[in-house]
Amino acid sequence: MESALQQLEDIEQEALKGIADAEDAESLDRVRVEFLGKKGRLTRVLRGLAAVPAQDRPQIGQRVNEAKERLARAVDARKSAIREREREARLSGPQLDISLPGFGQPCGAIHVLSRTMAEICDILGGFGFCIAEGPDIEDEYHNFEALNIPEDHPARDMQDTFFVHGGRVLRTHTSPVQIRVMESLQPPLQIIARGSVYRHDDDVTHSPMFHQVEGLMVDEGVTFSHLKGVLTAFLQRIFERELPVRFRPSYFPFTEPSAEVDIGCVMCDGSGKADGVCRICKGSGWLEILGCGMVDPAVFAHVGYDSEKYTGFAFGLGVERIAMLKHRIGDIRLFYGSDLRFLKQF
Ligand code: FA5
Repeated sequence: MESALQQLEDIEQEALKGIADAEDAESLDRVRVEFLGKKGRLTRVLRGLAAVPAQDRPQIGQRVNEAKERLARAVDARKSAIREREREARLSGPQLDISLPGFGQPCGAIHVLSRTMAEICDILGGFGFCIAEGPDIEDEYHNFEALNIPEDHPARDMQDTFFVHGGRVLRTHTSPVQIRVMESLQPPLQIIARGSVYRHDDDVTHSPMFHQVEGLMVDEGVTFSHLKGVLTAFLQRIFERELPVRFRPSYFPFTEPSAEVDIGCVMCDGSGKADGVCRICKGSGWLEILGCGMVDPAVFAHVGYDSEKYTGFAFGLGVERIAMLKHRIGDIRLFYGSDLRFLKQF
């Protein structure tokens, strides 16, 4: 009995020393397995109880269990101490230098077309025009018929249309939004419609998809003078100078009378000359910038407005054309090419 207890005492002392000497988690675990594991030395003493006289077994068993508990507590305490020491070492080791400059993210910018569109809408918004919306895929009624362009009308050839199945088209202009607005609202009204339009057209100044802004004002007593005043003020604001503006008689099926508006050439200041003949206005001194007119009574008839009581004006402009003139851009395709050398200039 005495020798068994002594043996236990020796094992416990040896284990406590191993635990105290363990420098890291791995060596501590090796000590734990050696003494407390399933095949560890204390467990072996328990298994060997069969050879101990029966009256001594309870006392030795109890001592083994007490020793196991003390050793388990010592292992836990040593484990915490090792962790704490490692944490201290980490904290007092080389510091992270948070003053080092980071990796910069290149900064994007708003596309020149979006910016031009926003500027146009801001100016017209300042004149009291509210924004209206219409679909890009339009029915032929709204894109043509209600705008006084019947099926056999030669005006349908003026715009090379992309047809979609089921009597629908990719809208060729923003004018169908005029019809949609007048179908749902009564005068007085003053709206602009902006967005993409589509035509079978492709060269340095024409694109199959481009952007328009449409304006419409309807009320009692609206005259061509109002139209002239609004557009002249608009053009001078968007080009940021006192440009000469002229209204040239033209034809649109949905306006009567109709006009095209020209501005003095932004390149040669209306002289027609810039290193020889100005290549932007081709020597004329003028640049065509938008179409406009007084709403045709036939259009009012389609939406049920009384054309004896109401009059209105409408206009439609190309956003790309304005951006090209404002920033002297020679090829419309640059807008859609994603060439950073071009885009970075804005
Ligand atoms: C129209 O589209 C008429 N709906 C405008 C209008 C509205 C007139 C209301 C009267 C009353 P036009 O086809 O001319 O008109 O086009 C208007 C502008 O769009 C042109 O002045 C031009 O700047 C631009 N444009 C026309 N086709 C293209 C194209 N393929 N690519 C880029 N811009 C274009």
